[in-house]
Parts: sequence; C-alpha cells; structure tokens
Amino acid sequence: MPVQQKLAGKFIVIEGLEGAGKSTAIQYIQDWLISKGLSEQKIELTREPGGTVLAEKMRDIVKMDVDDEQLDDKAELLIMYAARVQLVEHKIKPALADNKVVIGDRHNWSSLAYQGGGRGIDLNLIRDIKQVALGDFKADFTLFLDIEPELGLSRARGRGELDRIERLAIDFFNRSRAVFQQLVADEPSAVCIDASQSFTDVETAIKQQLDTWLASL
Ligand code: Z5A
Repeated sequence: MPVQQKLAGKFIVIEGLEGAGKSTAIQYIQDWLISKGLSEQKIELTREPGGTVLAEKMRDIVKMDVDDEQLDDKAELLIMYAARVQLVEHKIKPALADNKVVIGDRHNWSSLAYQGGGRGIDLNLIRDIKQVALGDFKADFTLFLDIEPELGLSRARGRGELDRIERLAIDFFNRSRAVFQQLVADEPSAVCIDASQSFTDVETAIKQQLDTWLASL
C-alpha cells in the first residue's frame, strides 16, 4: 500500500510538559510527513485547549487570571473536555474523514496528567468523563516529550511571562510528569522521547520513531 494511503486519516498527538518542545516537534512531524509525499493541504494542525472559535474562547477562560475568583479544579477539567469535544467533532473528525493527517498539540493525556496528576482529581473520574465526551476516540500514535519540569519551565520562561498554570509549584509538574510516564508505559501506540536532548537529537529521535510506526501500519 502506498505510504500516503497508510497515513491517510491518522491522528498523531504530541504530549509533554511546558517547554518540552511540542511546537518545535510539530514542525519536525510536518517535515517528515512532507518527506513521505504528503501535501501541506493534507496536514491539519490542532492545539488543545483550543483549535476552533469556541474552543479558543474556552482556552482564554482557563488561562485567565481573575482577582477575586478562582477557577475550580473540576470546572477547569470540564472546560478542557468541552473544548476537546468542540475540537474533535468540528475539526479533527471531519479532517480525518477527508483523509488528512491531523497533528495534535496535546490531547486527552494532558487532562489525566494536569487535572489528574497535578490537581489530584481521581483518574477514573476523568476516564469516565472522557468516555462520555469522546467515547473510544483516541490518537493513532502519541509522542510524549519527556523533560524535567525545571528545564521545561526555564525554556518556557525564556519566551516571556508564565500563565496561570505555568506559575504552579514544581511539585504539580512532577506529579503531572509521573502520570504522563505511566500513560506512555501502558500504551503500545505511544513512545517516549528524551526532550532534554539537543534540537538535532530530538528531531532524529522523533523521525526514527515515526519511521518505526509507519513500518508497523
Ligand atoms: N492543559 C491542561 O491543564 N489540561 C488539558 O487537558 C490541556 C492543557 C489540553 C496549554 O498551554 C496549557 O493548558 C498548559 C497545559 C494546560 N499549561 N501549562 N502550563 P500552552 O498551549 O500555552 O502551552 P504548552 O502546551 O505547555 O506549550 P509551550 O509552553 O509552548 O511548550 P512547548 O510547545 O512544548 O515548547 P516549544 O514552544 O516548542 O519550546 C519552548 C522553548 O524551548 C522555545 O524557545 C524553543 O525554542 C525551546 N526548545 C525547544 N526544544 C528545545 C531543545 N531541544 N533544546 C533547547 N531548547 C529547546
């Protein structure tokens, strides 16, 4: 089967802590897809939370600082899933049905890691919400960029001011990282990349993992 046909309708997700290099990695994935003969029109990029007009409004809410009212942890979780449903139903599924490859900057694992590991919400409750919101929909391949929170945050800090979530204590990110690590260990269609390496080494590792995945299709 031609490579382009193998890749048609596949959802590739990149996960990781802030500053892990997800935006950078997306560029490597795009380059790899183009090297396999895909046209730019056949590649759709998404980010979470966000990616549709309404989901971007929800992103604004979770990023917002309000003086005298805190966003409740469960409200934060539900907004993540509300935004995800909008994105999956209005952008990702139609693109996949059109035989595009979708590259997701974060997806479901971020809720398990941040709202579950970080905030301490029961992971089984989050899995139940996921099931109600999205059913069995999931990524075809997940690349987890693993980085120590200190290094990731120092990279993110280099870009400017930190937002509401980025200012949380380092323990929060260590707990989130531990959930990501468990998820990748349990999921055969996911791989872990050491994101503390140089740009070139991360790029090489990502492209090698994509080649191995492609060979398995
Ligand atoms: N969130 C949540 O809580 N629950 C959910 O379900 C979802 C999300 C979906 C989204 O923030 C926030 O929402 C996030 C989790 C939460 N909050 N936090 N904190 P966002 O989209 O604004 O931010 P992000 O997803 O964390 O992305 P980021 O901070 O932009 O990081 P990144 O995309 O992984 O990194 P980057 O922009 O590619 O790289 C960061 C810098 O490091 C940049 O200057 C690069 O040039 C540099 N870099 C990248 N790679 C390297 C290497 N290899 N060496 C050296 N420097 C590098």
